Amino acid sequence: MDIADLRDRILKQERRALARAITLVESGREDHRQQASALLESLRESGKHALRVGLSGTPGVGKSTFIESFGMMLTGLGLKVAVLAVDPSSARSGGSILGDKTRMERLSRDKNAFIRPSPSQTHLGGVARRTREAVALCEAAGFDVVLIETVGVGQSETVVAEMSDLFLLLLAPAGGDELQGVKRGIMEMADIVLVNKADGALKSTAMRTCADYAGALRLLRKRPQDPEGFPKAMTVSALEEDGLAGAWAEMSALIAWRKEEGHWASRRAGQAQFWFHEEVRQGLLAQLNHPSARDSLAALDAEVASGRMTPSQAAQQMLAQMS
Ligand SMILES: Nc1nc2c(ncn2[C@@H]2O[C@H](COP(=O)(O)OP(=O)(O)OP(=O)(O)O)[C@@H](O)[C@H]2O)c(=O)[nH]1
Ligand SMILES: [Mg+2]
Repeated sequence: MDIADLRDRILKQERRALARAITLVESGREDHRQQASALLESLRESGKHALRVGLSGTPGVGKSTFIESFGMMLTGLGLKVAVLAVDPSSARSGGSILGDKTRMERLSRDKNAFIRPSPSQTHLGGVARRTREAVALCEAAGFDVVLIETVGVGQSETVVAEMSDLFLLLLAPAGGDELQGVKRGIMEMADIVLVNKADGALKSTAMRTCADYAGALRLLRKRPQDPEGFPKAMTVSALEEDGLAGAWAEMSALIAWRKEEGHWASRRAGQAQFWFHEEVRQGLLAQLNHPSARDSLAALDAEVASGRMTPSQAAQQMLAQMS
């Protein structure tokens, strides 16, 4: 593959080149990995920055519907929008791709939008790296906003939050008890909580839920990266396309403030360090899977099981062998 040509075509905003490049970063083949690295390295200096928006919410809350109507609103403003997904569970991804093809029908036909479903199942670390690289490719290809969706299944939210400039949590209207159902850690990641389905018969429940969450957000520890009034809760209706412009105005104001105050840059710097450490960790773990390491482990296992070596002694010997 001609990497220089691919790079030029991405910089010229050719969608097919972008799709091809994402396929390249998704590949597990060693030669592809090297080409992907070379490509990303050559694009690093493109200097373009998209607004990276993480979006999480439990199944059925309306993520796909929201992305479709919010995305259409953004392209209507003349912005180019890319949609990526972090979905580590194999069982779901098949269904969600099918579902999203119908649910994001308008957006997927919009020439200012680019939708890339989650790559098929791998461990979260692999999905994280590939999504991160896909985000970088979308930025180089001139997208203004990159939406990164994940279903609320615990760890994947952290992954998405660590690659986003701002994090949206989508919730459904619900009774007060269900407030407890959202894990505190996830609430703490949210910059804006959007209570969706604020329409029809659900509208008043949605407004009450929103007030509950606004109260809950006020009780959280104040974060330095928040201006007055953030994190905040708002109601929207993805279906009726209501409240979306207001949500976008809040997001824009938040990011403008963070850029002004240096938080945007320091968050990106911190995220780069986070992923650096994460990859080192993954690399070390992968070394444990090499056949020679497995043999050593098995040999030391026997020593530990029989009591001839203590676990710490064996661990030290193993680590010394690996370094
Ligand atoms: N009344 C109402 N229904 C909505 C709204 N947004 C989504 N829905 C409905 O909620 C259901 C689920 O919506 P999706 O957009 O597929 O939800 P999702 O979060 O993408 O679901 P998964 O992909 O399964 O995680 C669909 O029947 C939607 O029509 C809304 O704003 N109002
Ligand atoms: Mg969906």
